[in-house]
Amino acid sequence: MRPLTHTGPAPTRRTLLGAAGAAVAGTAIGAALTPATAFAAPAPAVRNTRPSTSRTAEPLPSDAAVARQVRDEFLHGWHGYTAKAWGYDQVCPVSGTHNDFFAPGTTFGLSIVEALDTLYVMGEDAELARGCDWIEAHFDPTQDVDVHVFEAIIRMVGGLLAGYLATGRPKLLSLCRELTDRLLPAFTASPTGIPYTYVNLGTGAVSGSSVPLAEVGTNIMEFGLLSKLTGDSRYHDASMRAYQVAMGKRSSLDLMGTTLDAETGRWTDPSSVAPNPPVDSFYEYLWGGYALLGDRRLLDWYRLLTAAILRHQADRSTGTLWFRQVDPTTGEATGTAQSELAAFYAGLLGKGGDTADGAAYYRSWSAVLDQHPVLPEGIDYTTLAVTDKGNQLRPEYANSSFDLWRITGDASYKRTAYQYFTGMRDNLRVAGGYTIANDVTTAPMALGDLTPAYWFAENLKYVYLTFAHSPRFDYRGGLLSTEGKILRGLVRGR
Ligand code: DMJ
Repeated sequence: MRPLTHTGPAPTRRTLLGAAGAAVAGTAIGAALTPATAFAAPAPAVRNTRPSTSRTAEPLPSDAAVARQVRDEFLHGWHGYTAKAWGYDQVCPVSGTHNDFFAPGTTFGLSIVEALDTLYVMGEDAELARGCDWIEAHFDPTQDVDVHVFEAIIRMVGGLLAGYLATGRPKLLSLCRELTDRLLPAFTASPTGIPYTYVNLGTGAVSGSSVPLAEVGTNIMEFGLLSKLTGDSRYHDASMRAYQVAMGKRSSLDLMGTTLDAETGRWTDPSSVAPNPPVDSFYEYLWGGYALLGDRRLLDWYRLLTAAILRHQADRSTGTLWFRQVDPTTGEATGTAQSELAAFYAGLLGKGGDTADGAAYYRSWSAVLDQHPVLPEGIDYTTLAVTDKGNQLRPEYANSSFDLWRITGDASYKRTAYQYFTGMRDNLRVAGGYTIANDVTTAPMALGDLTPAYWFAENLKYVYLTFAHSPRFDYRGGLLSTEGKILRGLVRGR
């Protein structure tokens, strides 16, 4: 099983509910910190009987003690990978086997690439050096393989950039540039500028013309930074062109659809499903791109689209805040599905200055976490009934805990972040690391057999940084990508 972010057929309701594929999420920084500065039959909401240690009113352990626990659990997962899957993309920690993420028989050592800056902020310098050595010797961006462009950008371009920023090792940047040059045909061969979904790294052949919105827009942070670091504007320009074309397709209500045809520029699915996948990080990168690059166009677009989402999609009828699916031209409701992947949106709203709405959406997800030790992949928000019982070791809730804690300083986000951590530790830890779950509504939980590579980039990084007071991270100015890569704010020499 490959829990990709947006890979697979054009988004269906199944994708929206985050079945084995779909994903979301990200990070940046709060308004106060700006730069210038689907559908299976619903299962009953069964309460799992293993309570999280942090649900009680007991005081939390000290910040230092929690940070140690979190680092130890990260290393448990990491050593599971290094022992059984070193040099392969992902470990299957129950069977002790491994798999390839992009295509069978092709490895990029993905978990290593994804882990670099997490190892750095946690002070695991020997493991970081070992990972960089492997990449410099074995990472091959010229392989004759079709890669998913969006996944390659957020995971590998972002991972190599963050690894470069953490270590200063120039080969990481040159590998990043070579990889990105080989991804660029997805943009430049497109008659509209909307990137194709796949490109062959060896031949430059492109394919996949029905493109989910997130795949159109989730590249400005990585490409903008690469342009800055190399002085080559091609990456930034390709990204901005795609954003500009997509923005021109918004409805009269300023709502965006779900999939665009890269060759005609027309919507192939016009329904408005934000902030769920597969559109989620399109919005995240409007904010993040502005925060990282200072381009006011991105901020203006973010504000325009966010206002429309809050006006037409926010549903407060249950007394909490959720986001319905709507017809983009009439605003008429068409669905009440909510993917776990959308939980990132609480933090994004906070970063964009809509802190009260961000906090309200976070509380909505916290209520789901109070019913299940780890979040299910999908729910119907009108009843909180579980529509997808799996858990793909997702980071989105912890991402928002981290964002909202940074923005508000409110200690309640630490408590819920710790609840997220202990729920994962107490239910998804196996001898060989950490694994996905097939059913979070059973006790004990029915487990799968995979540590998704993003787990090394995201989940425990967010929780660790929340408690660690790390001298290696600039808490005020730090900016993270949708894949948890620290693209600004890594502090060297400490
Ligand atoms: C990660 O690949 C990224 O966070 C992405 O933006 C969507 N979500 C997955 C993990 O759930």
